[in-house]
Amino acid sequence: MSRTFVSAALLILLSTPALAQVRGEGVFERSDVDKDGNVTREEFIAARGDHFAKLDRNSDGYIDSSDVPERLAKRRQLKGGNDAMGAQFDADGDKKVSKEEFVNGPTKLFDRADANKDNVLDSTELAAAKEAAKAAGDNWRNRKRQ
Ligand SMILES: [Ca+2]
Ligand SMILES: [Ca+2]
Ligand SMILES: [Ca+2]
Repeated sequence: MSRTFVSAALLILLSTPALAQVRGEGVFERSDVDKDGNVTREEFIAARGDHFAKLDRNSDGYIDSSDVPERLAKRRQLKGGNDAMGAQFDADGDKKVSKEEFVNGPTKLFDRADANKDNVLDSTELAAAKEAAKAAGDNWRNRKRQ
């Protein structure tokens, strides 16, 4: 299997949370474990543990190309793109993402939503993030229509 394929596959898997957000599936809502309406950085990172388990379909402790459903890989691999996202999570560059790498990976989504940088997403920030996700989703749909 080529390096390019592995990178593309990683990209597909790791971009899933971002895609889910674009589709308004509520990444942050699911992270609010104690349902107090705020999402702390700790909750966000803890939720990643669960997310990892779902992405690691063959439960070998790593996310890599073998976890990409074949149907999805076939549909997406030819689109290429960059592997920046995979590289961000793959700290040691072995082309696999361990649970530790995933959980401790970049928190761009959270950082972007945390407007006042207090490491808590309050209801205002969550509402703004939802709006932004909706707008991104609309853009994405408009682009597809063209
Ligand atoms: Ca795996
Ligand atoms: Ca790695
Ligand atoms: Ca905040």
